[in-house]
Amino acid sequence: VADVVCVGETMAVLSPPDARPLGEQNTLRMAVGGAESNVACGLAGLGHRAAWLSRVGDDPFGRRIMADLAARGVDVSAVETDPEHPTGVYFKDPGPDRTRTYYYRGGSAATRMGPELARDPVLRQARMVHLSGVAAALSDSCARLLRTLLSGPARKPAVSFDVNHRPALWRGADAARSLLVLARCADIVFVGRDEAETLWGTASCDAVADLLSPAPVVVVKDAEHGATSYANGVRTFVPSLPTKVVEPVGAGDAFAAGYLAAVLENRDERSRLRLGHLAAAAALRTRDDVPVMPPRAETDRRLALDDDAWA
Ligand code: KDG
Repeated sequence: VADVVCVGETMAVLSPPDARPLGEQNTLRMAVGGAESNVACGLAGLGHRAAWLSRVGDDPFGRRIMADLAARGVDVSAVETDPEHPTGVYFKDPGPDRTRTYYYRGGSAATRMGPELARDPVLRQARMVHLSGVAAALSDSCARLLRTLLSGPARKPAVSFDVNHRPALWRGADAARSLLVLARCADIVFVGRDEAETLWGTASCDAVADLLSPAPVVVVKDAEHGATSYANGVRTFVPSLPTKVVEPVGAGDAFAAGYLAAVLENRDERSRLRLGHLAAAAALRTRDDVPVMPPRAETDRRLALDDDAWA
């Protein structure tokens, strides 16, 4: 039985082994990445029972994803293999300022997920479902699945939703409206301050919380400054940890994993945000989408520090 079931697409990730641009490379590294399964890996790495619910193609990429996630302790037993549609792939092109991503995922096995997946038995006993706005952009059937999980009769007691706006996937579609409707249905929403500003024109963290206020808990992340949670009317701010950034991809997912782990552990808001930051810092220090989580003895020691000693 999983505590948290993460639902969404995972891809094979191909990236340069050094700082030269993608187009100049002869050999690429293969790894695995997907916003929701990254959260599942983070939760498993922090000692929680996490499952990933999705579809993969009957191909080497799908098998690699299954093997990697299982090796990280994620339950993949509910994942469907599609004999007709491939596993999605994406390429990373690390630049001096930011990493560009090139998706090859149109028509993938995961785009065929639909509302029927909401009946999967793995969801029945879970304490929480984690979703993200990435999946909402993949296909109409995926968008229907998210709506069903967030507001249909099969809705679980708690749904966590990371807005995860990926402009490349929304071309021509109304991301702002769709993501707002979904986020307002969730129990816990994660969103970046700048992401919210781009989507909805919100001028501050407080404005984001107001906009999403039907959701009982809103966590607004403001990059290197810190994260603010608005939990049932109480505002809590915890500054980020100073960290040397190797590559930011996956940091938001790690943050969500840390926060949700602390929710499962019934910790207070300050500790939830702190565990989010500790996990995110691990992701910022690695090129992979999924970091190795810091040991629990270390995280628990940091959670107990006084505010002055924290960052
Ligand atoms: O948050 C990191 C993810 O964006 C990455 O692992 C790949 O799921 C992914 C996506 O759709 O970009």
